[in-house]
Amino acid sequence: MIKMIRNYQVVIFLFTIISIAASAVPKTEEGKRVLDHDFQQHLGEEHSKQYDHEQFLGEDQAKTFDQLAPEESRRRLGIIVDKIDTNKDGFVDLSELKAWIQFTQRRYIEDDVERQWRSHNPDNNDTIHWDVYRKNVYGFMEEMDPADLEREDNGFSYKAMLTRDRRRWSVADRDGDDSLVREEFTSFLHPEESEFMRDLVVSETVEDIDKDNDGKISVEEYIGDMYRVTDDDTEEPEWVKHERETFKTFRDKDHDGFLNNEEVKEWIIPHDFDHAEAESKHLIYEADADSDEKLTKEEILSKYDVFVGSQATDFGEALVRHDEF
Ligand SMILES: [Ca+2]
Ligand SMILES: [Ca+2]
Ligand SMILES: [Ca+2]
Ligand SMILES: [Ca+2]
Repeated sequence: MIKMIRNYQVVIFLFTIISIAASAVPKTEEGKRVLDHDFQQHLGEEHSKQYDHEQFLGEDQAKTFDQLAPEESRRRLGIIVDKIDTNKDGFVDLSELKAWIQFTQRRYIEDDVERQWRSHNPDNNDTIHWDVYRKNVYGFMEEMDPADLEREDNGFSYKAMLTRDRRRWSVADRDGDDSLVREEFTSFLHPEESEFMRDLVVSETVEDIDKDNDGKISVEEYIGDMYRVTDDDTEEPEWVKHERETFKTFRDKDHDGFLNNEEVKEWIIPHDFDHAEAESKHLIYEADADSDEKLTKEEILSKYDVFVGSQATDFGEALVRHDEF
């Protein structure tokens, strides 16, 4: 069975750490990397579906919909469609869908920052100091056996997470007082949203994928980041072969067989790529039964599982997740 490793790595990791340290771990970009940037290449079915739901609903809402019965998912989707159709002409067009996706993504980030800001700063002070954050998130480490701190689980260790957060905190801390105001804290939690955090995002990505620590990404490391061979795989699936070609042809611009930081940057943060627009086009393409490049409510509802999850659509994935634990 194919396993979309990276997705579950994060799930497992967050599961582990959340169970110990409240719900305050900053989200790393694993799991999103491939989804964010390669969904248009139609990787695995489950993969892009989950991604589509998160783009369309925002991560929190996507989880909520996953729990709903199909009829209830469709009903709520109908209400959303009326909201998206801002000019009320009965069609959802590209610009309306794009505006909606931008709205849900912004809302998700704002909600996430609000939640974490409150959790680390219940008195609502102007700033959070690193020591406070570290104690909240990593305080449990003081009680742990040093060997356990360094033990890697799927490539992660608590110690490495702490080191990474420390560095990220310092970069987000624009005025260098080791405390973050809310805006700095937003950059810390969602570095992909801030221009000045992007080189750090690239470095973190390279470090994640670069298993032999030579500072660059080989094709095997690149593939290993999205696909893990298991015993009952007889042959590599088509999308993996396709990814190998993509590595050679597009990602490795100077054709030296490796991705350096610049090449990784162009991969994960392509400068001329508009996510919301690409995702909107993709969703329209998936549901546009009469090919007039806009969607009626009927078209959207008849493809509801493209836009939102439900117990039915996510049942298979839940099983996969379950056996990972
Ligand atoms: Ca409209
Ligand atoms: Ca500061
Ligand atoms: Ca390497
Ligand atoms: Ca290269």
